[in-house]
Amino acid sequence: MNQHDLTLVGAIKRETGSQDVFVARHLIDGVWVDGASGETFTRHSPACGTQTAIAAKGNETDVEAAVQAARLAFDDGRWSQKSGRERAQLLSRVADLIDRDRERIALYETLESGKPISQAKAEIEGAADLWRHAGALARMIHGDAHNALGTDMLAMVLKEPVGVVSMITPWNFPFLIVSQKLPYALAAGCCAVVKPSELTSVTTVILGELLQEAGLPAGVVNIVLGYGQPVGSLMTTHPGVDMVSFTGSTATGKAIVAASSQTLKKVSLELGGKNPQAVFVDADLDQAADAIVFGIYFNAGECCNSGSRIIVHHSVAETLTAKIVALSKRVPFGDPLDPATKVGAIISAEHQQKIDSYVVAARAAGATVEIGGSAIDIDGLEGRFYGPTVVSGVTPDMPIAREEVFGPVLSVLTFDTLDEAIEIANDSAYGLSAGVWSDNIHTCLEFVRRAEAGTVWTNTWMDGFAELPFGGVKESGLGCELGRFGIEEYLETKTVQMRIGKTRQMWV
Ligand code: TXE
Repeated sequence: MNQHDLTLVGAIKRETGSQDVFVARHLIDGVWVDGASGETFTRHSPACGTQTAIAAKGNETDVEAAVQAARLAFDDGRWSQKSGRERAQLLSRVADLIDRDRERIALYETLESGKPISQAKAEIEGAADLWRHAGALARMIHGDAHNALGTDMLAMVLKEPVGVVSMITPWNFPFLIVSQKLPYALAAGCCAVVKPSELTSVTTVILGELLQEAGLPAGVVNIVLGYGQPVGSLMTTHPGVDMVSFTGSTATGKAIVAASSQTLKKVSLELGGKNPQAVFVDADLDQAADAIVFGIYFNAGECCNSGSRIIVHHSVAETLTAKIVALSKRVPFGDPLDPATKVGAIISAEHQQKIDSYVVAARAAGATVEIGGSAIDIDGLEGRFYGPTVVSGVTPDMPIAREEVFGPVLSVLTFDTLDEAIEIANDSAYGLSAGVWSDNIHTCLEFVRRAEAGTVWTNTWMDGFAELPFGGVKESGLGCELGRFGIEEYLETKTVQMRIGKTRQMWV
């Protein structure tokens, strides 16, 4: 064991007492249980290879039990019939507990995902904010009243919880993404079955512990650990489930739509992106370069909002690329447990290979690798790291410009006219986010209005607020999360028409 391993094991021991690794079980009907099969799977830190968790491996029996528990909890009203005020109080208690346990949650988030510890702490803080925001929304649920339909008619539109929601989450922001879904569903009065990614089970399990401590009734939230097959898949077909909320790859999102169509479930999808930023000649190039570097290296590029494509006016392309390359050299890549680190490890060996294959193909197709373009070694760590990479001379037809690389790899394309910039930006199957850099408000607004994206940033990148909805168009998803629309996803609409008085006959 090297020094890093010892530090890591020491950190885990401090957190878990005598255990070296986190033992994660399913949460079904308020009880922590081993899987029905008794099988388990393990997770090793992507930064140094040390084992961090052992988890119950879910199967059909576990999913069945979890869905039945959620179904019963929903149908008997133990949560759905609580007032908005009571729901809000519980969500706020959960937020306080997340704040209390921030260090511990962040440590496991870092150990399993490879993201920097300082970033993990900020994400856990942001997640607590989402629980509070959802709590506030729980008290705002209301419908509509119609008083102008005639003197003998009064009508109401009620908003009611959708029911049982399957939530399937990915590995890139495990705690933050479950916090973009679960508190909003709970605020609406729904019950849930949650499956975290098989690569990052632990912090969702910790969340389950906090929900229990906060006093959430048994069965309202159930957690099943395991893989897409069979656990995730069964969660999308089970007749006891009313809705699926998924964040992950577009390919899996499409499979979920197909699978859930047999029982016509409501589906909410937050999928991939190939997010462009157009940089015009009048942009502040220093500011743009700084934000572009943040946008591409944040979370090692393993981010749906990664700013992986820049489209820059040809006259400033060379200058901007030089600024980005210079900044890339200064970004602290390395040990995720070092508080100074800004970019950590790559999630898995297969993923590292996928990232590299895009760079290799771009180089072969004539693009220029300005910096990086290969795996890097970090002193004392056996894990997987990929160097900050900038590829120029990219053309819109190359896979590196069209597909989600999901790594610290920036593609630089060029344009001559505003129309061309917008055409290149929109020439994508994805439509998650986009950005424009210009000092001219008219240029910015024209780009904003013509960009095919769920979010458009002007002269900034990847700001985010609980108050603002987040979702994609085209193959980036269906529906949206956060903001006041975040809770709407988990509400159904019921129309009530009330005949007043007995003065008129209905038909004959
Ligand atoms: O995603 P998957 P993977 C993109 C990114 C990445 C690629 C593959 O480009 O390189 O997806 O990542 C569960 N039914 N994003 O393979 O498979 C799975 O267990 C139901 C973008 O990790 O989509 C996990 O819990 N569930 C993204 C979750 O789906 C299934 C974040 C996500 O895994 C399933 C992550 C099935 N048939 C990857 N198959 C973003 N939008 O931020 C798998 N799962």
